Amino acid sequence: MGEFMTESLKESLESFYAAKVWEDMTLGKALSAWSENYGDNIALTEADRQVTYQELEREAGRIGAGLQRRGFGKGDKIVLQLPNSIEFVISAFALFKLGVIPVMALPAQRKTEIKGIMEKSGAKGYVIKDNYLGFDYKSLAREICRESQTPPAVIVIGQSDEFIAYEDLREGPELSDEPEIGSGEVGLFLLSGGTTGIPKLIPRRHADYLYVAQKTAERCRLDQESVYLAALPVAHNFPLGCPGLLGTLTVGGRVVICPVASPDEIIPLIEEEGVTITGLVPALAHMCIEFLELDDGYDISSLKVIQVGGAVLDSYLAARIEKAFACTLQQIFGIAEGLICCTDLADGEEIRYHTQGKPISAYDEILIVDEKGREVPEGEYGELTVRGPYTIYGYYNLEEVNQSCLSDQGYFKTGDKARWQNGNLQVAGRLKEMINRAGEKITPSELEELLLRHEDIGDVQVVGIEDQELGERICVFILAQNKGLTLNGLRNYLVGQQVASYKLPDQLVYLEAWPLTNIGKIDRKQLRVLGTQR
Ligand code: J2J
Repeated sequence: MGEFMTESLKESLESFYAAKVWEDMTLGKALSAWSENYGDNIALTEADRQVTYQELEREAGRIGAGLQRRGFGKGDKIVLQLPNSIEFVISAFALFKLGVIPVMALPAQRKTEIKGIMEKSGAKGYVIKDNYLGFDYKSLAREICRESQTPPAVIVIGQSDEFIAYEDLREGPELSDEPEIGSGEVGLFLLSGGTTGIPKLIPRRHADYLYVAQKTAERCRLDQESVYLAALPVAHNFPLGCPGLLGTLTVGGRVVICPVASPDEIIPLIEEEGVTITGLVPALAHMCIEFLELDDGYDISSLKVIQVGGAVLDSYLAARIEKAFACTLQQIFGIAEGLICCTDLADGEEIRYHTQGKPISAYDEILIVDEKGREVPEGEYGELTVRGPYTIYGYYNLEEVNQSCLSDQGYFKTGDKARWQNGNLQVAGRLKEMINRAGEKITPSELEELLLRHEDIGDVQVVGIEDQELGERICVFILAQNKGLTLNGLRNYLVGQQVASYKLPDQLVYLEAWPLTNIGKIDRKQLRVLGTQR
C-alpha cells in the first residue's frame, strides 16, 4: 500500500496507532467483550428471529470454526455478498475472528463488479444467499467460477446445490484458538463509492474502524436502549459503522434488520420495533416522506434521530424530513475511505439544515484546497482533502491511483467541493459535477435548492450535459408527476428568484423514477446518459 510514500510520512500516519487514539482491540475480540457485558440483551432482530449478544458470539465462533476446517485462515480474503440479514452479521464476525478479511460487496452488484472485486482482492471464498429479490446468486457464482483461473470456494445460505452449505459450517466443535490478530491490521475491505471503473478496495483496520463506530455512536447518543434500523445495505460503510450496526453493538443496543430498503418496509418496522434511529440517503428519505404523506396511520414517535447522508441534501428537503419524521435530523458526510463529519443533535436549525457538521475525531486534519493544492481562504469553496487516524492513505494494490489521490503531505483527495461555514463543513457536491457552461461555473446543488421551492416540483436533479456549442448545457430532470412545467416556465421562475441568467436551464427532462446506484444514491452518470439521448 502506498509504496510511493516517504517513510517519514508513513511513520507519522502510523503514529496514530502508537498514540493510543483508540483501544487496542480487534473487531472479533470486541464482540467477545460485548457478549460479556451485554450477554442477554437482544443484539439483532430480523422478522420474528432474535439473537442475543451471547448467541451472536457463539454463532460467529461456530461459523469461524467451520471456515477454519475448510482451510481458511488469517490473511485470506472472502467476498461477502449478502442482503441485510442475521447471517451477514454472523459471517462478518466469524471472519473478523479468524483474521480472514471480508470484502464487503453489495447485493446489487453483478458479474462485472464481482469478478473485478474477486480478482483485485485475490479472494479464496465467496459467500452468497441463494436468492434475493428474484436474483439467483448461484448462477452468478457458477459464471464467476467458470471464468476464474482459481475459482473461489462458494458458500451458500439457503439451498446450496453443488456448493458449500452455510448450515454445514455450523456443525462441529467451536472455534477454540482464535489466531493472534493485531488491532492495527486490516480487518475488512470496503468498496469505494465510485459506481463504475476499476473496483477500488479500501483496507480498513480493526482498531480504527471500531473507533469510528464508537465516536459516531457518541455523536448520536446511542445507549443500551437504542434501536437502530439497518435499512441501507449493511455492507456499506454508513449503515455498517457510522454508527450503524457496529456502533449500536458497541453500546449494547439492538439492531433491527430491514431486508429491503424501501419505505413500505422501513416505516412499518419503525413502528413495530420501536426504532429510535436510522440512516438514509436523501433519495430514500424523500421516498419515505412521500409514503408518510399518503398514509399517516403509522406511529413512528419512537424515532429520535434520522441520519441523512451520502449525497447532497438541500436545506428545503432537510426541513421536510425533520417535520415528516418528527425527530432530529443529523446530516452526515462520510467516505468509505475514512473521514466522517456530522452535525450534533444539539445543533440549531441553521447548522442541521445547511451543513454536515464537524469531523468526529479531534485528530482529523481537513484542508480545503484550490486546483494547485493551496489552502483556500476560510469560507471559500475548494476541494475537500483530509488525513487523520482513520482515513486511508492508499487503496489496496492500486499504486497508480494512490499516487493521484493523495497529496504530497498524505492528504486524501475526496473530489468533493466543500467549504467551512462558521466551523461546520458544507459539501456542495462532486467537483466533477460542477457545470461549465460556456466558461461560467454552475453548482448543481444551488439550482436544485431553488427549484425545489417551486410548488409543482417534487424532486429535481440538475446535471451538465456535453454540448457542442456551450461545452456543457444545464439539464434539469424532474419526476413525472409534475409534467405541467415547461422549460420556459422554469426559466421564468428562476428569473423571478433573481438568478444570474447564465444559470438558467437549457433542457428539461421528465422521468418516471430516478436511476439509482447500488446504495440507492441518484445515479448522476446515468442521468447524463439520459440527457444526452434526448
Ligand atoms: C454530500 N455528499 C455526500 C453528504 C457522502 C456516512 C454517510 C455517507 C457515506 C458515503 C458514508 C455526503 N453530502 N452528506 O461512507 O459513513 C458523497 C461525497 C463522498 C461520497 C462518498 C458514511 N455524504 N457524500 O456515502 O464512500 O461525494 O460513503 O465523496 O459511498 O458520497 O461515498 P461513500
